[in-house]
Amino acid sequence: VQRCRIVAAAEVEQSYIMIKPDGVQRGLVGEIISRFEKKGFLLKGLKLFQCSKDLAQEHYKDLKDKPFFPTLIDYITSGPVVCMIQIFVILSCKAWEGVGVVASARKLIGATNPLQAEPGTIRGDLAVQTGRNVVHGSDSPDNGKREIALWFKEGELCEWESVQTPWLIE
Ligand code: IDP
Ligand code: MG
Repeated sequence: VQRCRIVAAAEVEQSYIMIKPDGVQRGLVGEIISRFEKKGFLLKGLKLFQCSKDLAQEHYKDLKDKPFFPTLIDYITSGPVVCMIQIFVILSCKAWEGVGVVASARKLIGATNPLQAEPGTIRGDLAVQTGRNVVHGSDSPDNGKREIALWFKEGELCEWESVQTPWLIE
């Protein structure tokens, strides 16, 4: 019985995930990507990228009045980042209803302050300070869309199906 439906790409919730410059410098790229891979998310885009101040400011525009904004922009532009798009392949499967990739990725990432992030989360296991918290994840599906449009061009996205899907979802 086919209980799951592979939904059209446009319907699928997508999260923008980014390994920040400290994650790249500390050799954590493989470790961090691996956590999303092992969870069962599908990677739809991936690149190493040096971003401009303009792009960093646009990405974090909601925080522009915070006292730490200038150092945040310096941090994010201080070296290459790894940009990723993570999706769930199937949204309309009963077991997954109401669970989106955006919220689920935020759980894997953990709290903004790594000292408060639970062990088992990326920040909880791999970082100690808010200003060096190794990874970014979209905080809402709308911001996921906004961020993916900022960081990726159309030709950089891959539509593909993973052979793992039937082993991830009954
Ligand atoms: P989030 O990354 O968990 O969504 P936000 O509040 O959106 O957290 O903040 C964006 C980023 O800004 C954080 O991940 C962190 O790198 C930085 N940041 C947030 N608060 C502080 C702070 O108090 N001091 C220094 N950097 C901060
Ligand atoms: Mg945020």
